[in-house]
Amino acid sequence: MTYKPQAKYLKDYQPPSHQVEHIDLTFDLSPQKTVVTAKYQLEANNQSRSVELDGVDLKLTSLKVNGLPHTKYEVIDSKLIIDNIPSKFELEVETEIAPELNTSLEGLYLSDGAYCTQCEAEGFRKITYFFDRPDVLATYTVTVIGDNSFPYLLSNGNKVEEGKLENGKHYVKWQDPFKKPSYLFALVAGEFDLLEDTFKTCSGRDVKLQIFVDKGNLSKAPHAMESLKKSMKWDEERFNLEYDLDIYMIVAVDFFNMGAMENKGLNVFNSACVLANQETATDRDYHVIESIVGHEYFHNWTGNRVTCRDWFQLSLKEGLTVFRDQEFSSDLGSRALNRIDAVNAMRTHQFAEDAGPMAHPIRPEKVIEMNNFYTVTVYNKGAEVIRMMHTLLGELGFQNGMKLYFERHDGQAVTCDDFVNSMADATGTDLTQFKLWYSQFGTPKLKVRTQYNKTQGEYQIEIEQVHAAQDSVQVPLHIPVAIELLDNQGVRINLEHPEVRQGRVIELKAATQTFTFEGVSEEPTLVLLEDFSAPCLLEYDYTVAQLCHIAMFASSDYARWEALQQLYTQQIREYVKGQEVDFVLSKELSAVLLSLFANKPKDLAILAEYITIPNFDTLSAGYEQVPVEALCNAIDELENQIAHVLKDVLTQFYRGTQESGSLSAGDVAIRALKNRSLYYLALTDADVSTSLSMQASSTNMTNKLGALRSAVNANHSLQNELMEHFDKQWNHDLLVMDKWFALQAANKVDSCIDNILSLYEHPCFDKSNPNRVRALVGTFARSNPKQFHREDGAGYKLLADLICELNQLNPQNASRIITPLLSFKRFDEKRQGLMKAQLDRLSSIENLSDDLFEKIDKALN
Ligand code: 7MF
Ligand code: ZN
Repeated sequence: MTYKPQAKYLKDYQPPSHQVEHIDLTFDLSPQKTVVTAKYQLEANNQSRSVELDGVDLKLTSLKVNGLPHTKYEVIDSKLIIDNIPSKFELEVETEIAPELNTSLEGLYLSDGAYCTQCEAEGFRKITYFFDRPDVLATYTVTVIGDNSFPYLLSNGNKVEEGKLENGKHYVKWQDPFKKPSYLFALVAGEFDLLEDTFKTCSGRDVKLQIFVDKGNLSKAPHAMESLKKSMKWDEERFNLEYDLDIYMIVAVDFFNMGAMENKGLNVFNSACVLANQETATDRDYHVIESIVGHEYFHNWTGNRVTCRDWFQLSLKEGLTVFRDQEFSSDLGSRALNRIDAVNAMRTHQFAEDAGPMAHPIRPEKVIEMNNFYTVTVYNKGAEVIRMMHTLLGELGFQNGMKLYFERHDGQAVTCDDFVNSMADATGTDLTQFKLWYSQFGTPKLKVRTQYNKTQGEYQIEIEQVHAAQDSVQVPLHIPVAIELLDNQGVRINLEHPEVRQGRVIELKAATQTFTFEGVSEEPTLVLLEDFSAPCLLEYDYTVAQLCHIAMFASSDYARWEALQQLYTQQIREYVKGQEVDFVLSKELSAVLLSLFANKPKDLAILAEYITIPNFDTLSAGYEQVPVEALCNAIDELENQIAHVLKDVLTQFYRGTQESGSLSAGDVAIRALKNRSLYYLALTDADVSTSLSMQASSTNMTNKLGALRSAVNANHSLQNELMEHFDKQWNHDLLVMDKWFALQAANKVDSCIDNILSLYEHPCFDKSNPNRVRALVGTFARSNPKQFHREDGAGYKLLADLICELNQLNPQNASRIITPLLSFKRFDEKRQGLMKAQLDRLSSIENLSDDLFEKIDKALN
């Protein structure tokens, strides 16, 4: 690599040189030549007679200072430097851009003929010259001029003017009264179908709600609308936060790099995160759409009204908003299921990130390409850090902290420290040590030892926190550990102890700490890290009997699930250790599973989770070097054993339980457990052909896909027939076909890679669409360890080949799918060599993007 992009450091933060109160933008839209005029007053914060503005790939056609042409300027790389300027002046810059040629899907681009924008994090600089940094807040007036064939010309805020122009054009003028950073700017122009509704806020104002979708998709918009209204109501009730504009717009587009974007008053969504009806969307899709609509809506206060000082503070808005969307989902649905979801995401993706070369604190200190830091660490671990504060302060304390945060910082661009200070000051809590969670990376490990003294009735818990030896100084963190003690009957023992908060939480502050409980008349069973109260790994020598006891008697569904996960993990580890020995599911675990089925929990979806074993990535965390084949075999073997043990009860449940196809929680749960059952039954010698065929012809996508997934994952002889039929039935709907691509990619059979290569030619596949790429190649690399890690290296090559193609086309997308290649150090020598060879090859391609450079460089050096 000859050219080395430069990293930016948090410690080098400098406040902006100028202030901008207001910016006036005009867009004259055209695919090859869109003319952007930006007019704004700059006021210097210092004595400087020059200014530096951000701009990338712009053609500068005119520059005026106080209305007069100005020639004292230079364009150097991504900066426009203007000299000889007064301390306060009006700048007018005219630039030209070509949305049609923009395949990066950042800045202003075309999605199937419609104009749209994506500016977070640093995309506004691809639109015009400006201070493209989140601490420059301005009000915006935007005039959009477009052809009459684009009936909707949208931007942030309120529509203030519109009219006809010559040459078959028209214009609309928008005004956003709230100050915002450039990353929240949005523009959309196109022809759409529109779903409208209104929401009456708690103070009695009517807010107009609009969802814009591609022509013909109107019937898929109502679920997003319901989700939006629920979000608005929930934020008023739980957080006392009311919406502030008179209009809220959502636009769904097919070409989008991520899930969605919270632009003020004008959210842009990946169509996959909006569109749903029962024939095309699964129950899971319905759930995800609701939570993403919520997430973007909640940003209006946590992100937009109070924003980030700089991008190192990303978790300020993202960790907090993920916490809020998790709470929203939990208040509206099942708290336990949502917690299981969040914990699975942490263990599957975040722990892996923390153990790989891209490990970083939730507040990174060094960044080359900001787009690389929209990570599970910043988002999900960030949300866990917020959740720990919630655990420590309680709901009331936390809400008092939120109130103070908004009182102090509404309209400002602030830091993570500002947030924690509000929490500390509002509750009189010392959170100094807690703040270390923002700067320390790696997954802490809690080593636990217990001791019971029968004569004195004393139970001792000793916890040591161990931090991976990494570059930064590793110091003890402030960790809330929720616990529960169960007696031999399975009854919860009341915890009376001066250091126990809310009856269940002990606080670790030292490297090693001991907690002694008195008056304990028999040796209790210890439930540790209840509800995943801190994002840690746990090391405690549980016996099978203890875990079974917890799985049967713990007071929360979460703790029972967790105990089962640990039981499965133990079994897998034993199997990996002694593969030659015949593997049988322990009698105790079999008995627990049967008993859980006999006394089904109220929520059958929980039961489906109880019988789902940890995935490959989660299990990998337990190994210094991942034993690929042994782990894949052990997973298969454990599933076979569970299927064998539960065969009769699953058959009975599958045959004897009906649902009406509704979206009620009850029906959703039945579908979840029936699908799990069908998969396990397909693994046994039971004849499931009729069930598979019947379910595959269902008009409900959850059922249909459940049948296909069972057939494919269990390698059932019906799979090809069912998959072909699905293709014929659905190849007119690309979002549905993504599910089909993902199933093909996760297929463990040896023909998988050849199959993927031939699917590149499928009429529905398109390398320039991130949804297609993620469905097919992303799924393969993330969720098909057996084929991805093939010993002939074909899996690594498949991924690297595609990344080569995407490097120029869409750097963000290329950078997002490379992740599984980076952790080569976790594998055996042979695989390491093969993975590294692909990374070496990638590192030498011409015009390597900053995005890929940063990741490959970190992995190799
Ligand atoms: C729920 O955070 C959770 C996370 C940035 C883009 C959406 O609102 C966002 C945007 C990325 C990764 C995940 C999410 C988002 C982005 C997301 C969406 C819904 N500010 Br990149
Ligand atoms: Zn977000």
